[in-house]
Amino acid sequence: MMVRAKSAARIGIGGPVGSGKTALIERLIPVLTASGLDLAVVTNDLVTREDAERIRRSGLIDPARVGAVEAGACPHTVIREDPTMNIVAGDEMEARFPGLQLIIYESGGDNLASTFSLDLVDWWMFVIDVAGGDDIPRKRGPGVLRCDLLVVNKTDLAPFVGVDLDRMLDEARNVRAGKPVLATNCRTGAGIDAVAAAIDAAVLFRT
Ligand SMILES: Nc1nc2c(ncn2[C@@H]2O[C@H](COP(=O)(O)OP(=O)(O)OP(=O)(O)O)[C@@H](O)[C@H]2O)c(=O)[nH]1
Ligand SMILES: [Mg+2]
Repeated sequence: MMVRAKSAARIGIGGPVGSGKTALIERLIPVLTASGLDLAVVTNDLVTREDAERIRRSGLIDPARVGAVEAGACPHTVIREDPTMNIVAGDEMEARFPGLQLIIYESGGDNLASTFSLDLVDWWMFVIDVAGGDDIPRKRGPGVLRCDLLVVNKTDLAPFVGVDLDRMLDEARNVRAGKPVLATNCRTGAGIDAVAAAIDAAVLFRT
């Protein structure tokens, strides 16, 4: 795990369209900020700045600390193949806010093959959701297998979509061979503290 001595740690959040990546960021911001962390967010969308504008409007963070990259193509091209635009957006944040400790990158919603380049981030998580189906972990997509932390979101929806949450989590842990899996409900905030603690432990060494 790389920690930049003088610059901000960079983490990625990827996952399928609508799994709750932005919702997770909105939940994480107050928890991480309360722990004294100096942070910024860079969102990626296809041809808009929707997610950045949503976070700027949220009142959770200084809008100047939210950057946007328009991928213009499949989201993974700018988080994996050529992350230059995202690296530059992060560098701009660091120049604007000396003392910045953490930059959170949200990938545009993508498919199960989506992964982050380690040229861009030090650590990344992949967010899937219960409503996407309990067979998603079994499909062993690279995003699910390779991420540093797998987040299974929308646990509140399990009873409505016929998903056995415990089994889904067990299968996720099995295919990941011991790498961490956490469950969240971004509606209520359940599970968010554990995700924040994992970020702390992984890239900030503060826990
Ligand atoms: N019931 C429930 N809904 C959720 C939860 N998390 C997010 N949502 C809803 O799911 C929808 C998609 O959430 P987003 O946070 O926009 O998802 P995203 O992954 O950022 O979406 P893209 O960036 O478009 O790929 C929204 O309507 C959220 O309110 C959750 O834990 N439970
Ligand atoms: Mg989003």
